[in-house]
Amino acid sequence: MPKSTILQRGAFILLEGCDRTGKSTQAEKLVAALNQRGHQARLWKFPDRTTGIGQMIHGYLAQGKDLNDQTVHLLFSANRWEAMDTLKTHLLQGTTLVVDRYAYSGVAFSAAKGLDLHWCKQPDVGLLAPDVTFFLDMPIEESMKRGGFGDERYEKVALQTKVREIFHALQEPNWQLIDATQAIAAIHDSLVHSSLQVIAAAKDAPLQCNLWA
Ligand code: T5A
Ligand code: NA
Repeated sequence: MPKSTILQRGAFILLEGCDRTGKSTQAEKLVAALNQRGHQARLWKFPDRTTGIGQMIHGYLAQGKDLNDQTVHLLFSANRWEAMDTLKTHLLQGTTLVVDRYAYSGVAFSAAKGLDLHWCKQPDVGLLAPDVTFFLDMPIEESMKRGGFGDERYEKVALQTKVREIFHALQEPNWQLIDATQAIAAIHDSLVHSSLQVIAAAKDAPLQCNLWA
């Protein structure tokens, strides 16, 4: 069969980082830029607050509903697992996914609250693994100055400082550290440039369903 008729998969591009570092801003702009360049791309956000599990998470984060730390951790993980079949289908059909937060956020926040790091990783073992993770990083004192900081449960300086340390410890070879204090346009340009390379490299590679396996 000529190569051009084989369906090439999309790339799994992840944006991670502490609160208010610009992940959602960049994720939306990246999807638009990739689509403009003729790549089929779509945005996926975790937590996905639109599902039943996502509504429970939203109640906890934004409406002060109390749940113990282990329960919340497992809900965040279940919210990723319930999306897996859909995400795999998109990738295999050639759509690139730009994902706004994932299991690294799951582990970083729960471990920062005091749960055991090894325990925290287990529920997410075997999820789809990203082709690249852009880690948007900046001092917490800087991100605090940005719009909306402090609106939700986890937006507290001491917790975010711990989360940032754990993110740094979780870095993997396919992570790219991005200085999130740069201007929106400068970060965007570098994410587009790197993403095009990742998309080209991923298209003939098998899907990786081996996060932390
Ligand atoms: N969580 C999440 C867990 O505990 N476990 C998990 O498994 C997961 C997945 C909600 C919380 O859930 C926790 C982590 C979180 O505490 P969320 O829904 O992703 O997660 O949180 P949001 O409130 O939607 O997003 P963030 O607070 O993380 O913000 P973003 O997306 O990083 O930042 P963004 O793009 O909204 O920008 C924030 C502000 O800064 C400005 C923007 O205009 C905006 O006002 N801005 C910039 N300003 C100057 N320079 C730049 N370069 C800028 N980029 C953006
Ligand atoms: Na966001």
